[in-house]
Parts: sequence; structure tokens; C-alpha cells
Amino acid sequence: MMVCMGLIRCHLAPLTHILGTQNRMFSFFKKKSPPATPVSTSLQAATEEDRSTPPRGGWLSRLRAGLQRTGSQISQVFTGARIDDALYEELEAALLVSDAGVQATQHLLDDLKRRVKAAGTQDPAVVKTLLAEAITELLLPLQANLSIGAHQPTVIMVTGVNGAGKTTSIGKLTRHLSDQGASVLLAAADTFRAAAREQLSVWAGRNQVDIVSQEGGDPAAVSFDAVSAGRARGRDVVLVDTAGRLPTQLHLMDELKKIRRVVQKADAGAPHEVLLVIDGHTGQNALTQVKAFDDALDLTGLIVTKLDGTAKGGVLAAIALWGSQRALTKGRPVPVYFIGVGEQLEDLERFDAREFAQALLG
Ligand SMILES: Nc1nc2c(ncn2[C@@H]2O[C@H](COP(=O)(O)OP(=O)(O)OP(=O)(O)O)[C@@H](O)[C@H]2O)c(=O)[nH]1
Ligand SMILES: [Mg+2]
Repeated sequence: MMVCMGLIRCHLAPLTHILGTQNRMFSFFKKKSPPATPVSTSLQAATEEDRSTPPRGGWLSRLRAGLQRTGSQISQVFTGARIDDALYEELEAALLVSDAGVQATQHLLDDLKRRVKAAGTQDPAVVKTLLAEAITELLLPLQANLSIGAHQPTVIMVTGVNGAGKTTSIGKLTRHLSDQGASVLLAAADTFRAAAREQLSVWAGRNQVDIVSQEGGDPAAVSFDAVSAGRARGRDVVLVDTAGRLPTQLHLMDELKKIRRVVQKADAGAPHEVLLVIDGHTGQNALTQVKAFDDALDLTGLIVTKLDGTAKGGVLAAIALWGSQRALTKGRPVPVYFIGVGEQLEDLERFDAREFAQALLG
């Protein structure tokens, strides 16, 4: 077993202690607080330089640009002067084209008609606002914060189909967690390709965190070692990168289950989160992926990537509607913790239902 040590962020150890004793259930979305102890001048300078996080507005405009096609198609529906059957038909078509799927589209149309009736409005611009409210209400149960701190380390398994953006999201998530003062250790459990290990170590280097990897090894063994190392080193979070796979490749899905079992042996409550990364371009197939990975692994959260590209975004409505049915049997939907809007360290943002609904409407 080869354990590669990246540069350890020297100011995190005392912070970890503080979090461990004073604030076990912290959520890392809280405003960045100043380090609890002075940090060395050179590290502080480097830290401030590469942490010039773009303002939230910049991020939103990238999401808007990404969803522009859907936004303009839906906006187009409301440019007329009347509210009639033709408007609802055009809206139905625009929602279907946005990948919302038949059920979520019908749900939104019914809800919108109810709202229009209750408001007694004849103004298409008002109807558009009511649609934004209907979409927000549908998406709201998907909005949830990934909280860490209740367990040390919080073990997060990251799964998904090939090329969905798992490794990149782990790199960006590491940055988010570090920004909140959490110490992170990465596990290179994608042992399928040597390049996957190298890719993850580049992200470890960018974030100055440790990585545990093994040449040609077994993904479950690497995960076990990483969780053990995370415990021994007092890390707040262990992020486990896994190889891409299709849910129809049953032996590979079994491999994920094995990782989960073995991680549990290293730490009884682990993994605390099993995330699925979905590519925002995947369209309705994303819902199929969510269902299949959830059946196999009982997902605890989603990351939707590449929403800065030409994604249509409506599939989140389909996931939300499915989530409301899932909540009846499993107690809650699978929340969307983050969305990815680029390939840089800072291009990951927490999912906000209202902002997303507005971006979807242009
Ligand atoms: N534009 C954009 N590109 C992204 C985003 N997230 C990931 N990518 C790109 O998508 C490609 C695949 O990303 P990876 O992180 O390697 O995906 P993966 O799921 O780990 O892939 P495998 O491990 O091969 O299954 C890379 O070129 C990334 O730079 C995003 O939010 N926006
Ligand atoms: Mg990968």
C-alpha cells in the first residue's frame, strides 16, 4: 500500500479540534470564519491569493448562461398578450424539451393552472412569476445542506457513470470543505485506470490535502485504508472517488456495495454519505441513473455537474417529482447538495431551488 502525503494545511489541526469540541454539527455553508489560530505568513498569503472566490452573482450568471436555451424557450411562451390553451400547450412543449419529463410537466401545468385561477390574473407576465413559484415549490425539497462534523471523519462515497464529473466534483468539494475549515483526505478508489489516480492527486495537490492511493489495488482495500488513515490523522472528511460505471453493469455495482461494506468495517457508521454525480447534459436518462444507483446503494445526495454548458436543467423537476414519491417510502427525497458550473476549484455551488427556478425561466 502506498500512502502519498500531499502538503498538509498546517492551520487545520487546531480548527479540527475546535470543531470537534464546540460545534459537532456544523454545516460548511456557514460564512467563512477567520482561522482560529494565526497561520504562517507564506501560507496565509498563498491561501488568500488563490481563494479569491468569485462573487455569487458571477456564479449565477454562469448558471443562467448554461440554462439559456431552456430559459429563452420558456420565456417565449409568455411574450403574447393572452392566457389561453395555446399558451399552456406551448409551455407543455417547452417543459418537455427542457427534459422535465411527462409527469413533472403535467404536475407543473396543473399546479400553474390552480395558481392562475386563484390569482384571477390575465397577465402572461404574472403567469410566468407563478410558474417560477410552482417550480420553486417542486424543487424546494431537493435543497439541503451537506452537513459534516457529527462524525469524524465524515466518510463520503462519490459514485456515478463514466465521465459524469466525479473526480472534478471531489476536487471542487474539497475546496468548499477546506474553505469552511474542515480537513479533508482523498481516497483514490478508482483503481481501474492509473490516470484516475493521477487526476485525483492533481486535485489533492491543488487543495493541499492528503491522498491515499494504491497502484493497481482493490478499490475496497484503498477505501478501507483511507478511512483508517482519516481516523488516525483526525481528518474531518474522507472523500472516496470511485470508478465510473453504468448501473446495468451489475458486477461493478456489486463492487460499490463491497466498498460500502468494507468502509463500514473501518468505521461502523460509514459511509455517512453516498453521493451520485450526474452530468446535467444527460437529460431524462439522469433520472434513470438516480433511480438505479438509489436502488443499489440508497443514495443520500446528488451533485449535478456541467450546468454551465448547454444543459437544459428541466430534469431536476423530474428528479424532484420522483423524490416526492421516494419520500413516502424512504422518508426523504435524494437532495441535490451541489451543482457544478465549471472545471475550476471554485465552480461548485450549493443548490438553491429559487435561484435554479429563476435561471430555468431565463
Ligand atoms: N464545463 C464543465 N465541465 C465539467 C464539470 N465537471 C466536470 N467537468 C469535465 O467533465 C470531464 C469529466 O470529468 P471527471 O471529473 O473526470 O469525470 P469522472 O466522473 O470522474 O470520470 P470517470 O472517472 O472517467 O468516470 C472533465 O473534462 C471535466 O473537466 C462542470 O461542472 N462543468
Ligand atoms: Mg473520475
